Amino acid sequence: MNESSAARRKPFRRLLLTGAAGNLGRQLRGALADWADIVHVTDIVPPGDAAAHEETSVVDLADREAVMHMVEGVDAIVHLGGISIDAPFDDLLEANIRGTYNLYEAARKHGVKRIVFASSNHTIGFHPVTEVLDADSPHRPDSLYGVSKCFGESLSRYYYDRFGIETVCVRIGSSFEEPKNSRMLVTYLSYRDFIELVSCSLFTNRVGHVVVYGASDNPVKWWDNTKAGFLGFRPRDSSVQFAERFPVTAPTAERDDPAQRFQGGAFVLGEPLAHDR
Ligand code: NAI
Ligand code: 15L
Repeated sequence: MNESSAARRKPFRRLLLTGAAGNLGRQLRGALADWADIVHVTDIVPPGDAAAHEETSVVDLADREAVMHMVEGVDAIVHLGGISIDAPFDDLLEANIRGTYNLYEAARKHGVKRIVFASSNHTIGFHPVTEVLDADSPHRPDSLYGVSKCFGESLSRYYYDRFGIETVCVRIGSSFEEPKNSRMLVTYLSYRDFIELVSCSLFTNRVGHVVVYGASDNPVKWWDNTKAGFLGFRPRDSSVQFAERFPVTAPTAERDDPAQRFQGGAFVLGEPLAHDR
């Protein structure tokens, strides 16, 4: 092989993207084209037409056999699939707990080396907004959804310690087109920075098991990524351009409102949801 064809070679032969039909999955799909010869994009709902480098599937992560089959031959996984808000426990159990377990077990059986796990700031949402957290701050989930993401972080820790499967747990803040309220001025992660963070998570040599917070370079910071500095993530965007939409109000009795006091915002006010409500 000559030098130019070697230079053209993509870093991965086969990548798997779960949650491909979702908000962030749709953003990431384009970037993955340069990263792997084949990208298998999957979701519980149809992820749309396959591009030339893509394979698609409709798979429920809770279906162990289907997940086992889907992971065969994969080099690395970006795991975005699952329920992304608070939900009844039984739904979270299937999609986020059983689904994540099925994926890690399939990864172990098929020798997958690395997983990027979409965790959430709701693993630590009951920490007050006055604290700056880092990777070693204790879990304080603010919802059963947050608890389901804590499970994913613990499961991935176990699969690293016991089986050597590397995971970057990305505690995503609020990754949308734009911040939607004043809290998101702190938690905002632009789509561009999200893609960069996934790139750092996939391409850094030897990550072990690490927690990194997913926020852009926003003026107010609740999260310190020093311990994940070796990933080389340098956010390029900031919520500052949206600040005037959400004027800062003087600290008054509104601080008594738990949704203002804790990092998880309104999630801290939820109650366990039931199917029959
Ligand atoms: P989303 O809800 O738009 O996408 C999640 C996707 O997972 C959906 O397309 C859904 O159909 C799929 N899914 C749900 N249950 C499934 C199952 N049982 N089997 C297979 N697929 C299933 O969420 P978004 O915004 O794209 O987030 C992606 C990931 O990042 C989620 O895991 C979410 O919890 C996490 N995250 C996102 C944040 C954000 O601000 N966008 C913040 C923190 C975490
Ligand atoms: C999340 O974990 C959710 O997936 C997303 O929909 C937002 O609610 C985000 O956190 C947030 O905290 O803004």
